[in-house]
Amino acid sequence: MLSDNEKILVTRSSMPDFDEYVEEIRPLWESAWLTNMGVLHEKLHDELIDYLQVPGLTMFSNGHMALEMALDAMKLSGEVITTPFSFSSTTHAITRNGLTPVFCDINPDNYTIDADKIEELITEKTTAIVPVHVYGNICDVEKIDKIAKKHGLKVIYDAAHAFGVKYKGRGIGNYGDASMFSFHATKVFNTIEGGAVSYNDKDFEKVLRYLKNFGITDKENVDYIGGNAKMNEFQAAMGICNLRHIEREIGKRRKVVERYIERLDGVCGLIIQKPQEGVESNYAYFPLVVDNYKISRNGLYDLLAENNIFARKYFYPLITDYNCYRESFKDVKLPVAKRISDNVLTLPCYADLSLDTVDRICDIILGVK
Ligand code: T4K
Repeated sequence: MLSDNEKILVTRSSMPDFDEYVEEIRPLWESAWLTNMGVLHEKLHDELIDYLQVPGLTMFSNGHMALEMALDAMKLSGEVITTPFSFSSTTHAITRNGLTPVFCDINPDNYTIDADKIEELITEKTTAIVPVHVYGNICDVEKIDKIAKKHGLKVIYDAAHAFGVKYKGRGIGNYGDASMFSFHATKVFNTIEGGAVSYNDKDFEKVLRYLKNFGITDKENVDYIGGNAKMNEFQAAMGICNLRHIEREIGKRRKVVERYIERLDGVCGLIIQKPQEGVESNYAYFPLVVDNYKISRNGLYDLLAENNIFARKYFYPLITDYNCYRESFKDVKLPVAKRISDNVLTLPCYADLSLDTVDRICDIILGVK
C-alpha cells in the first residue's frame, strides 16, 4: 500500500517552515495564554483586515461556525435562497439555524448561483440569499445586490473558497452584507482549522464577537445564546506564518492552473474554467467537467486513482441528494447543477504540486483511447 506521501491527493496543506512556526508559538510558553482572543489572535485579525481589504472581520474556530453564526447574527427567519452545488456546510448552516433552504440552479459558465433564476424563488417568507463563490469563482455580485435591495433581503456569501480574490480591484469580502472565509487546512490560506466573517456594519461585529464566546458580554452578563467558536493562539500563529507567504503560494498555484489550461484547453469533451473578467483569482481549485469525452467522469476518476492520483468529485452528490435532505427536496429540479455535479472532477491543485506532475496527470487524461 502506498503511503500518503507517494499519493497525489487533490490538495496538500501549505505550511511554513517548522522553525518559523516554532518561533511564532514560543512566547505562548511564557504567557500561558492559549485562547480567548489572545495576542496572536489580535495580530492576525489586523493583518487579515489589511490583506482582505475589508472594513470589519471576526475570526472563528472554523469556516462552518463562522457561517452558522453569521446567519444567526442576521436574525433571519423563513426561507433562504442558496445553491446545492457546494460543500455540505452551506446548507447545514442554514438548516441548523432553523431556516428553510430554497435551492436555485447554478449557471453553466462558472457554477455559481444563476442570478437570473433567483427572483422567481422569492416568496413573502424569503429573508436572505446565501450564494457560494464556488472554487473561488465569483458570483454575479452586482445582479445579486440589485435583487437583494429590491426585495429587502440580506446577502451572506459563502466565500470559503475565495480567500484573497478581488473583483474590480476590491476585496471580495466587501460585497453583500457579510462573507464567510474558510481557513481550513485544505484552503489557499490556512490556520489549520479556522474561518472568518467580513462585513461593513460595525454593530454586526459586536454580535459576532459575543456569539462565538457563549454570548458573554461582560463578566456578569450573558446577553446572547452563543456557542464556542473561538480561534485559538496556535491556529492564529499558523495563520500569521502562512499569511507571510501567501503571495508566493498563490503565484505557485497560478503556474499549476496555467499549465492545466495550456494542456487541456480546447480538448473536445473536456470543459475547463476560463478566467473571469475583472477577477483576480486565487487559483483555489481546478475543476474539469467531462462532457462526452472518451471516458466518463467516474471512469477518469478510477483511471487516475489507478495511477495514484486522487482527484475528488467536488461537489457530488448535490446537497439536495444527501440522505438527510433527499426526501424534503425530491421535487426540486436543478438541471444545470445536476449535470455539472454528475460530470465534474477537481484535479489536484496546490502550491507545491510540480508542473511535471501536472503534465503526468494531463498525459493520463489525454492518453485515454
Ligand atoms: N463552505 C464551503 C463551500 C466549503 O468548501 C467548506 C469547506 C465550508 C463551507 C466549511 O469550511 P470549514 O468549516 O471546513 O472551514 C474538505 C475540507 O475539510 C473542507 O474544509 C472543505 N470545505 C471541503 C471542500 O474539503 P473533505 O471531506 O474533502 O476533506 P478530506 O479530509 O478528504 O481532505 C481532502 C484532501 O485535502 C486530502 O485528500 C488531502 C488534503 N489534506 C487534508 C487535510 C485534512 C491536507 O493536505 N491536509 C489536511 O490536514 O473536506
